[in-house]
Amino acid sequence: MLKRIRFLTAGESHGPALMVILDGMPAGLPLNEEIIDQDLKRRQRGFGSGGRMAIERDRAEILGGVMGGKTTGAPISLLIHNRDWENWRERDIEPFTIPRPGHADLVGAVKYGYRELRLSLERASARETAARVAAGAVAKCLLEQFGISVGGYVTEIGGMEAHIPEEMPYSERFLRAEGNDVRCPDEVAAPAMAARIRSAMEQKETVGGVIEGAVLGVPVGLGSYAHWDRRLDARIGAAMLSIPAVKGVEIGPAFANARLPGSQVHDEIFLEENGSLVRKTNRAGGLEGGVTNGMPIVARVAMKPIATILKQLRSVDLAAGEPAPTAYERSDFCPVPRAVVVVEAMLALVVADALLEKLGGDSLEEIMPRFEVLRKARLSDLPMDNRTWRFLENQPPDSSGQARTMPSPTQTLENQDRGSEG
Ligand code: EPS
Repeated sequence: MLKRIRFLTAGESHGPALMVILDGMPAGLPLNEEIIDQDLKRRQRGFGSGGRMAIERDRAEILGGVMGGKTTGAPISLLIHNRDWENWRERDIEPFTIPRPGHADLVGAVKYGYRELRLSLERASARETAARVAAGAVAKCLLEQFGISVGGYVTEIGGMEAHIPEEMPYSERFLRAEGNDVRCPDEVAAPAMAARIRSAMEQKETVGGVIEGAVLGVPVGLGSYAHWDRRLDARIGAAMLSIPAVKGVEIGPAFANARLPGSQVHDEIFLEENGSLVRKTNRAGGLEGGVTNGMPIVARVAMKPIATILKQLRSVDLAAGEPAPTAYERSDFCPVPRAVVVVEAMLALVVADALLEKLGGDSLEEIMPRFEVLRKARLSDLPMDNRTWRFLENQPPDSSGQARTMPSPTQTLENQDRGSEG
């Protein structure tokens, strides 16, 4: 999925720490812990969290890859301590033998042969996303150097929908979303969403929702239609689905588009006086043929209600070998507002990767000039031959000066036969 960047996270939810090694970032990128901590802090804030967020104060410690305030090109190594570890290190841990439907408890035990379900939980926990947000913050720093920004907001929680006017700029949506504790740019819907979460808590329930992530200022031409695994929408899709509890993703309003005739879906192309080719709509979500078209990349992500529910669900006690209701473990009621920051992080990593794929280079110094000369969607960058041609026209013209005609399949075979004889 990632082509130029690699990153690996490790660490358990209630273990000593989380860590991430991020490789492939160019040298010369200004980076410090404070920048990363801003996003870590944002990830902790949001209505619907459980008690854990009152314990943690996530901070990234840079252990490698940065010297003198700049990246060196070496792997960037980040460590985030779990403050909750202090509460767990000496604890006698009660056996956990009743798997929660919807969590990784049962599948993990079957897959790895665990004799205690907590082993699945510890790594399947969305606590891991703190490490991704730290890596994503580095990717955001890189993108920022090129005027590319990433943001997100909540559009739906537990069936309560936001109404965001299409003409509201994304930058304003991001800003407004940070202004309330459900991260929703619609100030009318925001309290309704908070009330929905509150009622879910009272009813011992959990609720999911929908997040929209957007990348602004993206140049045309990132990704590729030439290979399935280089299509940027595929890479974004995979990245979004890798977020715990995310079960659906669409690029732009893809599902709504599927219900409309084509003429109402595709973003018509207009020529501006200065020669730029522009779109007035963005139903493609910024991607055509798996390639960025210069409009904001928009990914919409569906998050299920999380599986740790106060209300009991039917399950089986694997130790007793008999049906048993689930037991509650402290958790979040609605992590959707916090997950916005995780969506942003994964988007930033994928787009930073596609940018590096396009530009190559080991240092910012090398990469910057290449970015400046990227072809743009404007007439002056797109001279057309505007003449009749044939597939084989690139072969030398024959003696009459005409382009060769396409050989028949038999001619081609004959030529090959002669070639093998000689
Ligand atoms: C999570 C359960 C809760 C969440 C956790 C994800 O943790 P705990 O079991 O310690 O109460 O708070 O998320 C985080 C700790 C975090 O940093 O986002 C789960 O089971 O997925």
